[in-house]
Amino acid sequence: MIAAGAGTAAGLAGGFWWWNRPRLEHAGLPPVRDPAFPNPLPLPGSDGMFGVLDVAGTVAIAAKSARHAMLPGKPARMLAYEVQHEGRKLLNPVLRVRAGATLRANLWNTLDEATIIHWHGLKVDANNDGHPHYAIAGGRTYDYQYTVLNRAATYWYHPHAHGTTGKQLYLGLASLFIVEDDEELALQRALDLRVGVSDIPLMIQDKDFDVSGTPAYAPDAEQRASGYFGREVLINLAPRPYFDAATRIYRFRILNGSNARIYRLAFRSGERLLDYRVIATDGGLLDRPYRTKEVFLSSGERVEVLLDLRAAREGDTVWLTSRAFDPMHQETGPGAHPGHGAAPDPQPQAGEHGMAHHGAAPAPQSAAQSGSLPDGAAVDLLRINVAAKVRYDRPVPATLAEIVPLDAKQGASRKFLLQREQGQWRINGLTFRMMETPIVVRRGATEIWEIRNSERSMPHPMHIHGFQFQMLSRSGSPEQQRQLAVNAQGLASADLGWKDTVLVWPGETVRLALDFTHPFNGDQVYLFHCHNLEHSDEGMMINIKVLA
Ligand SMILES: [Cu+2]
Repeated sequence: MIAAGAGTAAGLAGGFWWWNRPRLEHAGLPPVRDPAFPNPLPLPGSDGMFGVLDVAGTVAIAAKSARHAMLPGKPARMLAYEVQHEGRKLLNPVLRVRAGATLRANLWNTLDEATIIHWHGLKVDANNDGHPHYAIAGGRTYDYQYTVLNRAATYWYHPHAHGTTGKQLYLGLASLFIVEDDEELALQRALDLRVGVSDIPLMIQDKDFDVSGTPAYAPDAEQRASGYFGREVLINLAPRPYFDAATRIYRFRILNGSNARIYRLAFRSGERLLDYRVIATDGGLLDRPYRTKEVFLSSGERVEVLLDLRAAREGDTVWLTSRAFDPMHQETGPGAHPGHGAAPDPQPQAGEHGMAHHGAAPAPQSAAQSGSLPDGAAVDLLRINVAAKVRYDRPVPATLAEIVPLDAKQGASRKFLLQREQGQWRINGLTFRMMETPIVVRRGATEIWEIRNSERSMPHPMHIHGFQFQMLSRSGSPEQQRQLAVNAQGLASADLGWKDTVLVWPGETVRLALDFTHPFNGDQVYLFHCHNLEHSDEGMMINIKVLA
């Protein structure tokens, strides 16, 4: 196993399977490219797409139409956030900020429709949150100014105008917002982690394209109900990417930036699933690394993992893959759509079927989506070529951060039911009303939220603005989730630490502890919504007012 191993012993004993595999090539020759994964993974550099911008002060961001080749050789129109900074032009910059810094961001909307930026995961006041109420028309600007109160983590930013969030994000508007603090910098030093080199952001999105290479977003009524699924899965806007790695430990900061698709993330070598370590979730580092072979990651969620390639050999290949799972589209009753479940894992027959590497999928969900990659289908995401042997003898820290459990026992308990009624996804029977605030919370209150997803439903990734929460338990979970539990409360490693988005499966109940303490004066209005963006655009979203 290629586990994030405990030093040399694990490397030798656990690495046994590596030695018995035939060498793919001789050391020193260039790596063999899998023709089905021919595109270099775009890595954050100093400019261009996903360039890293260290923000200390003011940043001017234009939401605009840009030209970029997502499909190789097919430059086409997309939407992007553009920043011009000291002679550099960055598109969808990875913004990197020190905890405690004060940020001024000026958004200029050059689109021909309204937009606004939501800073996903950040503890900011309502004026700075990017609630759709603050969306600005084309030609207008919006000034943000806030202090970064969050701890270090991989947050992100994306549009949030009501009714068009799914479309604008799908057309390209999204990137990461990395917060660093002393704890985080200590980890970077301990493991020699550098963003874009050994600390690799992976924004996973599925898209469809028209013949010109332009992302095509045109959900019909059924796709608005289920979510919009594309047939190509891209990482950092590149389809079928590869990454040349060395024999060392890598950190992957994985964001599910897809509109609706859930991934069951695993690393595999051949058919063998590899151990890796979960070190952080939405709101930053966990108390310690957790060893696992897979995690579920739903729209909006982040997970950070360590992959230990020390026992690998030059020429070896490791795949980041999404394993088949039951997508549980049970809107018409439990067990509906039996054709969806348990698709076979992808066979690593590289190059044999070209585009059809997605072809191991089960039957399409519907006539409307035929030809697409069905929800829950197995799909390879990233080919990792072990291309260089290096010396690397840094141990994985046994502890990462202190997570103080929220004491919510005295707090009020609030129940939420997710279900489809009268042709719409609803939260406690409600759909979005811009000016109504059905949930009212007192600032400083600690509450327990119990979110139950009905049986006749589908998975909903539920996101709250303005606050991070701690998960207390999962119950009624499907087996594919239950088997990942690391504690008696049914929580998986990806449920630990601080979170802002939680996947709730049909029939499942999750309990969260929330602390509504914040330093902002006056009433503040935030959102609680499904991060399946077709669901939220259709109104699966309610306001929360936090009273001063
Ligand atoms: Cu939903």
